[in-house]
Amino acid sequence: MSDETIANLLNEERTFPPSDAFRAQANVSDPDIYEQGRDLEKFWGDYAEGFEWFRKWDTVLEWDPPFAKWFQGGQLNITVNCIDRHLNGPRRNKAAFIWEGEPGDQRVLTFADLHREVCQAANALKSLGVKKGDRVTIYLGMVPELPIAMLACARIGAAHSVIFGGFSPDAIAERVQDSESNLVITADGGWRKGGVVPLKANTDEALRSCPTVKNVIVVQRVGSAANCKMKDGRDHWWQDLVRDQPRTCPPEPMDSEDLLYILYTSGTTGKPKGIAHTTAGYLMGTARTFEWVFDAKEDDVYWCTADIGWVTGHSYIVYGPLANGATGVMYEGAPDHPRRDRFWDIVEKYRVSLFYTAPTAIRTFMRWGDSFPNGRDLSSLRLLGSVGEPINPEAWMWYHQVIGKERCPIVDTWWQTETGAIMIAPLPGLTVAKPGSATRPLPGVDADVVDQDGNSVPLGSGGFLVLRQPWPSMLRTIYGDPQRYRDVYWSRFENLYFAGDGCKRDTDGDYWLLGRVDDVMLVSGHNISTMEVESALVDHPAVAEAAVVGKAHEIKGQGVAAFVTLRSGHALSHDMREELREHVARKIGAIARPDEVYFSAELPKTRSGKIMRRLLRDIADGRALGDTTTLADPNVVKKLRDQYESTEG
Ligand code: 6R9
Repeated sequence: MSDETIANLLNEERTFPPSDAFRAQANVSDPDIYEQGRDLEKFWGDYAEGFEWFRKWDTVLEWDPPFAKWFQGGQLNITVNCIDRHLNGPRRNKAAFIWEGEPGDQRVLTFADLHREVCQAANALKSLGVKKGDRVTIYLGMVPELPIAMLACARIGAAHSVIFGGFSPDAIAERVQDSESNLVITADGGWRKGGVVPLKANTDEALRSCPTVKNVIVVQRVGSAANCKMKDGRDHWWQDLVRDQPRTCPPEPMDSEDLLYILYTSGTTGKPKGIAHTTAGYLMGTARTFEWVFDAKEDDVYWCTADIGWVTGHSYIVYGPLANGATGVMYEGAPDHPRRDRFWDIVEKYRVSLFYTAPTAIRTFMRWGDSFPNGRDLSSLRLLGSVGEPINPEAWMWYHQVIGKERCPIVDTWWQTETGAIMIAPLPGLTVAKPGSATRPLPGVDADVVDQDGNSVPLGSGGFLVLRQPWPSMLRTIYGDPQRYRDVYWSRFENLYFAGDGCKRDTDGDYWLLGRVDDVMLVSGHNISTMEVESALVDHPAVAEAAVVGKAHEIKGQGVAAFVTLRSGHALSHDMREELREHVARKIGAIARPDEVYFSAELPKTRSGKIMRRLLRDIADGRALGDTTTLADPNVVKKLRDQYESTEG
């Protein structure tokens, strides 16, 4: 990356130290913790002592790069640590989940309720022949049966493979086949924006090409609205199967390194990667980061708005919070159903104190306007989190002012499906936050930024983000394909984990994530991160969201194409286009001035809310569109392409 580019990226000078009041009560306030994190074995061995084990480990870490074994020789069950452990004290009747359905129905599950329901579901799985070592696919919406099903699998030693409820039959089939699941748990349907997602019908279609599946368990969620057909001998209603099962189920003793789950994440090419997580290390990683990064206390009400179909939901709706005995809110539906203040309504109603969401959601709320959050009482909030994409400074400031009322620390958390737990983030009682920076690697995380040849770059420069040491919650392999695991993550640089993200470090040593490394443009020989131009665009008051891609350009090699959505109340016009081009030139420099600006009502996003720049590149270069199966709304791309073709010539 050119020095000029880096200099531009470093011009964010606002800093936000923790308030004295927050610092005084924080879970972590001694900076020595970073030093302690250097001795990995002591750091994690001491922490693991606080959990329940059937048998203690012999070694904390065995590292045979790129294969790590944590807590080898130990035996435990993750559900004992997430549930049973809390039953002999005041947490017994504390809410584990406060669930709200999209239509407005509610359920509260205490830890004692959760224990009973998980045990009954585990016994139901056993009654259908599921045993330790099997894989179970779960394809559900955000209903309580989703975490219950995951925990029921873990109770008996089966690995779960959760598929996001928005995926298509083809995507389900591919994942069921790869994991060789013999049982699928789904629902008749799920509620979304007042309509029904046909979960069972999608499952039926997928299973035509999945001979390994012998049984399907179907949660009744939408009733007659789904008009769901059951297949004799294969399909069982959850409610009928579970109701009369015994209310206890002995936890299966699992080796530390036994497979806990597989979660598929899309590769840029080829079939999705089945990221494999194991038991003990994953528990330690998610539990500790939850306590530290979110500063979770016994009486907090925590809400992570992610879907459990993504890793954020696995680690920070299910395992991390439960391991800490926390109360978590779970919401089934859309943020604008029935109105655009649904999230703030939920915060007000349950007095949510810790709130964790994604930049794409924050930018959407910005576009909708301040009146929605301002119409609700948000005074219960005390900490805000962000995950999933780089958060541009403008969105950070809006989150800080309009949602946090300048009172709540913001934790911008960088991590991946592969890392299992948060890796780079502020410790909210210690770290001086900067809008747009995920700040520092957490204690025990050995991150670095390196150049093409794997050499560490000096502070103030950019390069590739890598991890130098193993960590407990790291992926162990790609399911069924250890060679691909080596190739994707460990062969770009010798003995370094290659995260695939660009990153710069400022002179204070703070990390600024720049997006995936393929999101970099080469304009007249200058490396310009798409993220940087997007930030400049979103900084303009009329812009709600922007996606920027490089486009083949005769003279410059690559030119800059910007796709922009405007905030409510702003009209698109030729003047606006010129104004935005000049705005970027002013913020970054003439080199980054977009050659083309396209206005669009929406941007193409994956179902987890990440902008798919790859498709925009295809549009900008007039190529055939690549794989669109992970798009949330394929029509968005079609509209963009039509518009592009009609304006280009
Ligand atoms: C947790 C999750 C991983 C990719 C990752 C990076 C991007 C996530 C980020 C962030 C900048 C953050 N990413 N958090 N970029 N700042 N705070 O999202 O996992 O779905 O596997 O995505 O998301 O590019 O490499 P996953």
